[in-house]
Amino acid sequence: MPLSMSGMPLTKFLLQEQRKHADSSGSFTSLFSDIIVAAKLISRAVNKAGLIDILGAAGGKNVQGEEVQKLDEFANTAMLHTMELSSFVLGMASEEMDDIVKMGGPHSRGNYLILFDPLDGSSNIDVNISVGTIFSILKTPNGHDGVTEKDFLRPGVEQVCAGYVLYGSSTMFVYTTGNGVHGFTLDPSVGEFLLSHENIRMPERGKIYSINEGNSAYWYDGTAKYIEKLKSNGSGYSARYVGSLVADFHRNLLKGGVFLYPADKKSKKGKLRLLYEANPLSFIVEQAGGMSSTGDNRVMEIVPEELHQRVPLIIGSKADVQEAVGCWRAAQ
Ligand code: AHM
Ligand code: MG
Repeated sequence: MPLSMSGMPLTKFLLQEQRKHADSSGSFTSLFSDIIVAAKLISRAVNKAGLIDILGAAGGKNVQGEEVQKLDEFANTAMLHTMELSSFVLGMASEEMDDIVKMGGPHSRGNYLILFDPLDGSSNIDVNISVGTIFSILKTPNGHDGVTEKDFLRPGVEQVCAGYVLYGSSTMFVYTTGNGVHGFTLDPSVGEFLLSHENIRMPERGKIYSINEGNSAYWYDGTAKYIEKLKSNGSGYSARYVGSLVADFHRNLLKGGVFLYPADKKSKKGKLRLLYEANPLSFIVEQAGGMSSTGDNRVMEIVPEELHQRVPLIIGSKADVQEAVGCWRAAQ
């Protein structure tokens, strides 16, 4: 085994991980390979996004005469179709769909549920700013005996895997199965995600805060006091806010810092979705040594009540999140 596995293809890395579990049936690795296919399809479409209007100028049809889809619809369909072709998923839930999709017929071999936000930050597509796909994987509690919505309403601590794909200046795939966080960069010339960030550890404290300050009129005191503290003389913090959660999160994961979409007087529950955004990123951040909280509770311990539940989110470097949570609680 080489000391550094840098450059190893993601598929090979997964097989190597699978071998560590003698009882593994390989169904998780196969499911994961299907997610990689969807990621590549979406990445290709995102890279062509600026050309879609040009290619599809004739009445919303492209040169093949097909209807041109909006990119978030395309991403959702790409995830759905790829998972339907996979025999390892028994149900799906998407931020883009009201209800769960049940799957699995007589040939189904897996017992996984997948939850995803197919294209997060999609308001940024039109202006060529990074967007991402976020996913979370659970195991079905009842095996093949009929999946229901209730099976998806499980706390984040039960996730067996979480990850995201960032469509940025390059496309990156970052994931955890509870054994650290690993990042892979798509090499377009060979069409493979190659290991570029092995065992990512988040700095204990950063110098970046990410929050939509346009909402400050609605902030509760705890948020206002925390941000004021960060902006006070000599603190050295910089504000960085892309408005695409995956991009903001990924930057802070590598450089250290804190992202906040807190509860405020307008959106009492925050904006972000527990099952598609907050839980998967919380699993990743904790695995990288960071922290995630609503201000009141650890995000991954919340028992979801509904599929599209929103949740306040304070996520990032441990010392930063602890400080933000301290300000939040002191103001209650
Ligand atoms: P979306 O899932 O509809 O794209 O919304 C989620 C996005 C996140 O990517 C981002 O962090 C947030 O919304 C930005 O919201 P705002 O524009 O209110 O700051
Ligand atoms: Mg989203």
